[in-house]
Amino acid sequence: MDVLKEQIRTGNDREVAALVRRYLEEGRDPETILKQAMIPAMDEVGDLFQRGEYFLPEMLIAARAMKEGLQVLKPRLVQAGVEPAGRVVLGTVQGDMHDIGKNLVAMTLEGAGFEVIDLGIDVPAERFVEAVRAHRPLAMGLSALLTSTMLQMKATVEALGRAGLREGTRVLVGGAPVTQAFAREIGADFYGPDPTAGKQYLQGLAR
Ligand code: B1M
Repeated sequence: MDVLKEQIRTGNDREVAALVRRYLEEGRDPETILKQAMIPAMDEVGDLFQRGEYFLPEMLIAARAMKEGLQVLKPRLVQAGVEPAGRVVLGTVQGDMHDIGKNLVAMTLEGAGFEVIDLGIDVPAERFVEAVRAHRPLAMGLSALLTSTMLQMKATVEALGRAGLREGTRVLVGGAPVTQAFAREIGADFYGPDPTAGKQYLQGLAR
């Protein structure tokens, strides 16, 4: 399993998919592969990024390798009835086309065993509300990269409140212009300066 961890950490996507396939053929338990190798590898990547030892390219490459491995593993996890750590509705708010950070958040959460309902970019408040109503997630995650569109986060939190869904849904916000103070001001529950912080917050909720 250490080999798989190392290959994810260094972003060797082909080798990751091949190793997962081989472990499954050898009869190893899919949940063990996920929880003892793959998730810890991504935790390590998140820690390295937070400490400034990994930069964006290394993190993206590792996340891509994780995704390849997950694709092989997913059908077997479903077969084995492994429950996701929790469900998260995620998107970039209306008017905003930036999705690199949001995609990293999605990959990080999936890497930690969360089910991510990714609504994409330029997502109007009403679509977030509809998705929350339909999927009843643990949390709604909003990303914004523009000082103009970050105001749309407030509108989205308010729309959730008007729909009567605010109480059962934690709101996580992030993106370059977003701050802790802004998150508090708009009534969000948590500001994630990076994907790992967001993941750790959600893991705390799911426990
Ligand atoms: Co745009 N852009 N852009 N852009 N762009 C910025 C953001 C800008 C700062 C550049 C600049 O002027 N210096 C500026 C914003 C200025 C401002 O608002 N104050 C800007 C502008 C002005 C624009 C346009 C208006 C340009 C124009 O057309 N005149 C236009 C707007 C389009 C629109 O959205 N309506 C525009 C367009 C684009 C591209 C399409 C060309 C492209 C986006 C491609 C894409 O995303 N697929 C683009 C890019 C690439 C950038 C820069 C260069 C890089 C953004 C990025 O991906 N960063 C950016 C300048 C810069 O940041 N240096 C810029 C990497 C990414 C990983 O970081 O998203 O912050 P970030 O995510 C971080 C954290 O914030 C956190 O995790 C990530 C990893 O740590 N995080 C979360 C993010 N979301 C989170 C959610 C969470 C938790 C954590 O929980 C839910």
